[in-house]
Amino acid sequence: MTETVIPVSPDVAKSASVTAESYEAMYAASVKDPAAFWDDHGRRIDWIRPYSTVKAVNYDYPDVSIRWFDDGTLNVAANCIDRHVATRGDQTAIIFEPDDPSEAAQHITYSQLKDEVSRFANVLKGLGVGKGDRVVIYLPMIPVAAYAMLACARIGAIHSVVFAGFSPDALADRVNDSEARLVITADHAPRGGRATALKSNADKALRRCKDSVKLLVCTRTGGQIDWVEGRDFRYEDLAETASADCPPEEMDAEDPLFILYTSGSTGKPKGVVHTSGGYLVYAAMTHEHVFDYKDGEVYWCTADVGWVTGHSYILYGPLANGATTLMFEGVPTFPDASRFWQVVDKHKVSIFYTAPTALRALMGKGDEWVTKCDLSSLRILGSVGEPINPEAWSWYHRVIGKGKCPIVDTWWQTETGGILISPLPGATPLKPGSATRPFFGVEPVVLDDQGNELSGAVSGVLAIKDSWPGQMRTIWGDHARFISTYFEMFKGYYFAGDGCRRDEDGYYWITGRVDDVINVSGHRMGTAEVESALVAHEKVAEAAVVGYPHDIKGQGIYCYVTLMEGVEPSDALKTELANWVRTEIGPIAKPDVIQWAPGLPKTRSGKIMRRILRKIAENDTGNLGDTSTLAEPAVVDDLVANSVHKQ
Ligand code: 6R9
Repeated sequence: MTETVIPVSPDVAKSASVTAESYEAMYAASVKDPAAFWDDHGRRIDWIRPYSTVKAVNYDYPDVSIRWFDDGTLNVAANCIDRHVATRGDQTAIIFEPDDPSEAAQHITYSQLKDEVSRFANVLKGLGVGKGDRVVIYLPMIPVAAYAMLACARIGAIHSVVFAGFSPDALADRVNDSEARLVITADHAPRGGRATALKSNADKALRRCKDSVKLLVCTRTGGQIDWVEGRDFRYEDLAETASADCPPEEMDAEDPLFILYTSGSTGKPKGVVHTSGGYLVYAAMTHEHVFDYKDGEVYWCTADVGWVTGHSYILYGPLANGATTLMFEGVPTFPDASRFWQVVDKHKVSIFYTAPTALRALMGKGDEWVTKCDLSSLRILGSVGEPINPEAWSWYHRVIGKGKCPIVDTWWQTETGGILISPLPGATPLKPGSATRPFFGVEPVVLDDQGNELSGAVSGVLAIKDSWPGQMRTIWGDHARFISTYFEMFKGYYFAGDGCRRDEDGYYWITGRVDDVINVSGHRMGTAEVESALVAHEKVAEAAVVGYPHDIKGQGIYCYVTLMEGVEPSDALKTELANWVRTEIGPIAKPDVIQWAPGLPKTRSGKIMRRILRKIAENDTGNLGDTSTLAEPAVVDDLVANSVHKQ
């Protein structure tokens, strides 16, 4: 089979920040002497006290420690706002496009952003929030979410954004784990023509939290909400008297900027900690080069600020570069499947960054939703969150990009802070489905199961040799788990949890997770989280959850459920359990398939053999592999006979 290779467009290369030649030279320099390379590039941001050391990294298990620009001091918000005000105060920093297209869009300039963020910062101070305190942000995709995050950064508080689609329980867990003293929410969150009752969710969550936790409520819809006197504060009331002047706090490079919870292979979400200096340098540097961002362009990343993509590539990276970044409150299919493309035309978007799951959903609606739009402003397209299948890639390239926009398929993780493997538009020939080559300073390796580095064209486990400035530093409150999760299995490397193939051109093809994490519509979910939600239901005795291929979502959630003695299985009970999980975790975790399992395949030591359950869910039962270690091989026959594929 001949592989498709799309050469670099000469037009793009002409003005690109990095070309094929400069990529090779810069990459070689970046891995030969990382400290010298980042010493130069660290200066792209403003430091209050310049750093004298660049890289202080120890990857030796178990003493792993990662520090960058250690003795430098800075303020992240000042870098994202204040330093641009003199030169581009009247330039739009944030374009806000509301859920309802008939509501006016907003353009917030850098000067206005400075006032809004400073006022918000003073409100936080007034509520007793200070340097190092944790603040949980549970907001819709509105400019206030950006103000709140940047206000925390301005005063040195550590934000932890919780996706507005998460349930009260998920919110409570994150407030408690981070020991936050304040939660910021809004009355309601409009999305796709409906509204989530955010304040009411926060009320439910706070019943499970310490009494001292305060709630700051921003107005989005003005809809009806309950009020707890003494605990709840209305943002607009406090902002009225707050000053729009708030000097930025001087922070150490290694002071935490934020915590962001993400799913791991065990039940409890991990509070991934990112610090200030290295994270900002890396987010800004990748944003500039991966998207070839040019001054004055409108850049749109469709992610939610509740995910790391929203942190690094809606907010911190673009704003550190003085860009115009678009925040979209809605969904791709409301009011119809043309919405994304109408927003592109309306705001003349040059760079568009989205997830394969959205592309697949839109592709299924037909090309007419796209072709009625102009889209000639588009220059660069991006993809993130999961492997992009060649069909979706080609559609994106041909129908959206009219064959002239390079697609940057960016591989990275919450843990990595920024993009690690991706084409650069002016430098890298593209292969549909491949994230291609590493960014500066990133040394990917392919390992076998024993941790040996493999060379040439091979498949194996993806790991990264050495550190880069945007890397996470620890898991909040559990440094031992940080070390055991990422550095124990393959000593001397950062273990990413993904499998990959490297081809003869040194291109990386990510094949998906090698652990018990599944990727549903680009959202990471630990199968263990869904399992513990299921067994928390009184009628469920045991549950095992795996992913299976799903046309739109990439992976769907397939649950094998063993009921308590005497409980009758029924379709009504399946619906009840699916809704139960939805309420426990959030809509994104709602099971796609529930199969009753009189027994689960276990080893004699009692470990569930997920490999077999995965095969059944994938309808690949001709090839179940070795079942000789099963305690009761007969349970497998029952599961195969009753799988969703046999119905
Ligand atoms: C940024 C983000 C990380 C996991 C990662 C991998 C998958 C992300 C990908 C991709 C193939 C890409 N992933 N980008 N797989 N190609 N371009 O998504 O962070 O939510 O932490 O998920 O997503 O499996 O390990 P996060």
